[in-house]
Amino acid sequence: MRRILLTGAAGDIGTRLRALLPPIYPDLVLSDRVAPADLKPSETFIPADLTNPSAIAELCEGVDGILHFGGYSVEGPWDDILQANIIGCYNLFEAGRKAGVKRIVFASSNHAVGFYPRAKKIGANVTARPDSRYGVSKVFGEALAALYADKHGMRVTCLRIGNVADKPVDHRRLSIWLKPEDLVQLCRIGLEHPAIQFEVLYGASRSNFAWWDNSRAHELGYRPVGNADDFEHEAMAAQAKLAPDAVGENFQGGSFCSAGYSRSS
Ligand code: 15L
Repeated sequence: MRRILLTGAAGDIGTRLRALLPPIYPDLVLSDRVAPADLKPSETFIPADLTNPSAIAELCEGVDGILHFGGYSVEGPWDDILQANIIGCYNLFEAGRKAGVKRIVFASSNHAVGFYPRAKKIGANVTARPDSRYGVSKVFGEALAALYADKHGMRVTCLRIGNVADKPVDHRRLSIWLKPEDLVQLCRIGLEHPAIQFEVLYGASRSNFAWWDNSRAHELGYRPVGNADDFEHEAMAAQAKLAPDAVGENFQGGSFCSAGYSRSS
């Protein structure tokens, strides 16, 4: 992999990847709608809006692999999700295909399966149970990824990312925390591993609280260095200060499940 495109470079995860990727992929092209305020002279940035097919087509020219972290990253109004995560994701895959991009790593999310109970351990092959419009858009992205892999031979990895942060910040995040360096490992597997055709992997570091079976990632060489258990006391102390959430506490997606919940039985 020579030239790598990172979309969503100005976002929270994008900002972390901007710091970690250059030693591994020196020919890194960053993109987002607006440039990060702290862009360095050594960084290559091309502004592009995912909803603009011709801008995305130009962006993909000469690119070998894409880390697609662009789009709306939380629950939001339907039209924003539709534009950025559905139409935008389609534009990205289609532009990538036309430009001959070999590999895409798609930032999916735990919210594609957020309505699984916390009591259930799930693998990557479960039926989608999205917990929000945002989660539905991630299910769409995973389906699109499968189509472009199966029909067009692109090599695509969907990462159902938990929560990327310096440390797990509450009880739920103890189960799904992803250390940024571990995310980099997963991106490298997606961009480089010879066995990849289409994969769905979970983006989580080590944890005794884990509710995902991520054995496929381990088979592909994933060796997380982050361990959520190291932060158990801190995270539980932070949890004790949060308001109770009777619905969210049952489900993996937490507050994404309880927001707008109107089911009575
Ligand atoms: C996500 O998918 C979001 O992008 C992030 O902001 C967090 O909300 C995370 O999930 C989470 O579930 O903690």
